[in-house]
Amino acid sequence: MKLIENWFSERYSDNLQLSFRIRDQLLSIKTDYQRIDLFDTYDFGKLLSIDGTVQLTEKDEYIYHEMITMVPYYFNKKPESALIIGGGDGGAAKRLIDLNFRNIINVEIDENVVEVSKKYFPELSESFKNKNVNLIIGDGIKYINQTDKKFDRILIDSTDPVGSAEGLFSPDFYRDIKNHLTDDGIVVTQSGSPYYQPEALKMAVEGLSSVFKYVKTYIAFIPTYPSGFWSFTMASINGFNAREDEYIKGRYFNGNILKGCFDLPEFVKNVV
Ligand code: AG3
Repeated sequence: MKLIENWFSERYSDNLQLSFRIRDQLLSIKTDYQRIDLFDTYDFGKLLSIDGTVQLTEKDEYIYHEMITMVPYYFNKKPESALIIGGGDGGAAKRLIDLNFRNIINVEIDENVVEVSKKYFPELSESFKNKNVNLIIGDGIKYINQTDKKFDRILIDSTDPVGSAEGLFSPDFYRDIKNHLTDDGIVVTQSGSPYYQPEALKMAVEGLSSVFKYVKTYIAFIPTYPSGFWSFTMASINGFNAREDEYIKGRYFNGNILKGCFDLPEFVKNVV
């Protein structure tokens, strides 16, 4: 299907949307789980949308992927194993490879996301060819129930908590996650826009707090997500001890970002 109108918009509320002017729509498919669209935008390069919400763009994906991997990386014992739930584009796995993780399992429910990424984001999906990455197409909730493996880091790289991803924000799921973390392991989830989706952030924080003693929210500027102001929430059983490592600089991440990203505006503190 070609768009007549040469804009793609993500709707944030009944009264507000962000529009990207596009050169072309490259793909639109309806899978068993969701609708996937791929656009070639003027400002952000290729843009992947799921059910009308921006998942990643060529130009700013590095911010999300650095922040979901590098922030939890620098706490507690140096991590080596990770489970990624979602993340079918390969962007999170790619950053974990760069951080020398040796054992990465990536469970993505929709193989179409992987296929689309192979075609349109090869620099991200190439991570699935790495010998340390094991890609499983399946339901993350079922996987965590069945596996007897434990992980140093668990990353929940999901869509927003509406429809099929809602279970990935539930206390039951967080309880299963806890059973599959190593002693000082850390789970991290994307937790929505504090401004436009305070209920997503609340679900993550309250759900994680019902299971874990230590829960911390941090923020990042992601221009293509609602309001450009995004949150992640991480949790652990035994706390967060910053390591004295030298911080690798990303294109967004650095040592000061690691310290400052936990400083929350008052309106966000009132949500968490
Ligand atoms: N997954 C989280 C995207 C959430 C965006 N929400 C929105 N636009 N309303 C990103 C997948 C990248 N691996």
